[in-house]
Amino acid sequence: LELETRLRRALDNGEFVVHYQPVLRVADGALLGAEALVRWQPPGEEMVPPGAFIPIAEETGLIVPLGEWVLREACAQLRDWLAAGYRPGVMAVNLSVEQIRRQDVVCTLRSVLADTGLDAAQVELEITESSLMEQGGQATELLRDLKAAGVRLAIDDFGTGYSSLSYLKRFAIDKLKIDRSFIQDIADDRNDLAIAAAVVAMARALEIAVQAEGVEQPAQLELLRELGCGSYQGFLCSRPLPAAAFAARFLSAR
Ligand code: G
Ligand code: G
Ligand code: MN
Ligand code: NA
Repeated sequence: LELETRLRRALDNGEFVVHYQPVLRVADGALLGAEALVRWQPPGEEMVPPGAFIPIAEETGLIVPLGEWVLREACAQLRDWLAAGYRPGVMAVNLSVEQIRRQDVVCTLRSVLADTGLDAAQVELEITESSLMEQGGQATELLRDLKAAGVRLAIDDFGTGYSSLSYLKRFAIDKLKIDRSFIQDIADDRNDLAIAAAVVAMARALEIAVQAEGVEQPAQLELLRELGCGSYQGFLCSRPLPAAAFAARFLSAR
């Protein structure tokens, strides 16, 4: 069966699951939130990582209903954790370029917020730098509408897109996520360290939060602490986990 058809059926059959990776404060390791990351679990088969289906979902437009499902699922999970007396922090959800291209993503967001009763400020939407640049002027309008809905906006994979930094001023961005390719060799490569330091300094000067992705080693975390980077995620703390495992490890009732 063609992958596209299989993906459509998978969505109808509820074969997608969301895993959650913790986001931690660099200074003291406190939990600040989680990033929702989708996985495909075909019955009786191995879990399929997003790299194997997100690109096809984007090409076929299936990412629009799939992305909406992820947003609903992650927000419903956040609501359930809050209702259970946990303090899960902010829930971050990825928006694909195809979702951004359609203006109705704002309607979807408003509907999800209304249905879950969440405070919009507890939701962070991650948009890649390259997808913003692709949208040109339309992105300005969209980001303004998303901000007006009250959510936080993060630039994902920061530093990898062909971008003009002027958008940082133009858009009300709340956070920059330094791409993992810069963090990977931060302890050995002076250029990567210089880039990370420059991004942290710029973000701080602009009063934008800054987060490191892909932190795997204690030495990397120590350098980020010295640079004054606010938050991080990465295998050093945890891989993305199923909801129950995330709750067992990172959440406890007040
Ligand atoms: O979870 P993992 O690190 O394997 O994710 C691989 C890629 O898939 C990352 O670039 C991530 O942003 C993307 N991805 C994971 N979940 C989602 C999602 O719900 N929506 C979109 N658009 N991308 C996702
Ligand atoms: O593009 P985005 O930032 O949304 O992708 C997040 C992806 O990064 C997920 O697929 C997640 O599994 C992966 N990831 C998270 N932490 C680490 C890490 O420490 N090392 C590596 N190699 N990948 C990571
Ligand atoms: Mn992301
Ligand atoms: Na990223």
